[in-house]
Amino acid sequence: MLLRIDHVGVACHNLEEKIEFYESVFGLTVVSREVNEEQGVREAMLHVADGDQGASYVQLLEPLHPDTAVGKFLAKRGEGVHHIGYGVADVTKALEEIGAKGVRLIDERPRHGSMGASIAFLHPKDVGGVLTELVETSRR
Ligand code: V0V
Ligand code: CO
Repeated sequence: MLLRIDHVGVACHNLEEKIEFYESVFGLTVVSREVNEEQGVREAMLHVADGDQGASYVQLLEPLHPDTAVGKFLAKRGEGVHHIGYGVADVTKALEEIGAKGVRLIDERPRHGSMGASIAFLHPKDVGGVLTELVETSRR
């Protein structure tokens, strides 16, 4: 069901500072910057590698307000890995199959994600403490 790691989401206080860090230390390149009001984030995707099943990225996340998913995470845990996004072929079908196995779905239906992807989150409490995102993308 999971095709690849699409991205690792990293929560940070200052997006521009973290972009500079990833560029200068790892030589990564920003391929997209977006504000996603629904998710409460300003985010950037930095390309890591291309594989048979598509590309993988680091997603840097800065909260738009303290009272957002990433804002609350930062207040509680500080900067660090926030979620893992796995590539799937069909996010609606994956949600159905995973939900049927008793895993709590944060999103019952897909939402708008970075670079035109359809995304949905699974509850970290049912995934061993890992906030898990499913990503259906047309990008390759
Ligand atoms: C919270 N918890 C986490 C967590 N965030 N555990 C692991 N990883 C995380 N990132 C734990 C937290 O420590 C609490 O456990 C418990 O879950 C409840 O957390 P809370 O602070 O009370 O917060 P809630 O319940 O209001 O919200 C938590 C959830 C929320 C996960 C439900 O953050 C959410 O809906 N996230 C999905 C949306 C999202 O994260 N969007 C931003 C990325 P204890 O302390 O009670 O044990 S947007 C994105 O990735 C995009 C656009 C993209 O990829 O394209
Ligand atoms: Co993400």
